[in-house]
Amino acid sequence: LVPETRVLAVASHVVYGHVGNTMAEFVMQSLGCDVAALNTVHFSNHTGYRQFKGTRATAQEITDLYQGLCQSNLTDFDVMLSGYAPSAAAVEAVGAIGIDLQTKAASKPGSFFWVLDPVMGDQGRLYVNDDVVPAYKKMIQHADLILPNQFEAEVLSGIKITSLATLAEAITAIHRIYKVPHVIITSVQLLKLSHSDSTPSPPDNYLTVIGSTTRSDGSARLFRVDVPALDCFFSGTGDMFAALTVARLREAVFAAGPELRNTASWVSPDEVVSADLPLAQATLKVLSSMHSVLERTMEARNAELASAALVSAPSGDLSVEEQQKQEHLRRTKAAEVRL
Ligand code: PLP
Ligand code: PXL
Repeated sequence: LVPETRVLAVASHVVYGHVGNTMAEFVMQSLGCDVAALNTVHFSNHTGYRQFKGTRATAQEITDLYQGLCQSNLTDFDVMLSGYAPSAAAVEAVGAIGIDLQTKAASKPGSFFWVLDPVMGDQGRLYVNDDVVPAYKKMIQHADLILPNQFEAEVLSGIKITSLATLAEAITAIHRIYKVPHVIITSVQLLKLSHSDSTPSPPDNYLTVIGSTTRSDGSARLFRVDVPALDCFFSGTGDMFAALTVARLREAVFAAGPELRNTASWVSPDEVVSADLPLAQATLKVLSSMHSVLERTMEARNAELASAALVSAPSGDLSVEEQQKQEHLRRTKAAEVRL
């Protein structure tokens, strides 16, 4: 059986909806983890609404909260999951927490695992300050598993991903440059660009998820899963992916056998390969849960938009700009992930 997993989750809090820690905390708790949430921002809603109120934690505030945990010995975490941080200094403060937890766990190798989501941007665009990029680049070498999306993988590797071949090149470059043992690129949309590849490309309207674990000789073992893309924009999918991965990877590692369990809570890269890639097994379960949650969300959204269309009165008094804004808010709200 899998012992209870104690997770320090460092990410955003929103009052309404589910992104960042408001997503990750519930998801990990529902799969049996004990979650300590350290919130890096407190916003009314996610930024996809284009308007929100609230505050960002400073690096000093993040460090203070962690020091508060340290002074009462409340640092017995098996996993740290780190997500969105609102500035380069905050990224560095979160990095210092990860490094300190690793140092504390150094006498028991394998007893602590850091899953880092290098939140920098999406769809070809950074949504953090430019100086956050070098801050992550310095930090990733300390993480055990990173979860970049396609754009973040391009930023980290310096390789534009247009095909399965360049996707594999990017993931290999990330291992080489940052010495990080496990990588999952959480979603890639391959636009029928892979004619030159020998590997068959996924069907249209599929997302590709690719993961990789290094062997001790420095080579990487890759796996790939294609999932049907849903015709809907969601916020917080990356956070749901990360939270599910923490819980399912822990299960997969413990299912891998008593010899692994006895030596360490988390296996070394070579053991992962010999145990038939727990990272891949975990990813399959993660994607299956994501698909059912997002499918339900999309159905609820469609029903909500249909009934809103039926009841909305002609808004003759509103300017075109105001009507567009209301339409955006209505769509964004309806697409909140239903947990
Ligand atoms: N949407 C779907 C349907 C997915 O299965 C996944 C993850 O694999 C994502 C989105 C990933 O989103 P993100 O780019 O936020 O990591
Ligand atoms: O990872 C999604 C996310 C996290 N935190 C905040 C966000 C979003 C997505 O919009 O607005 C504050």
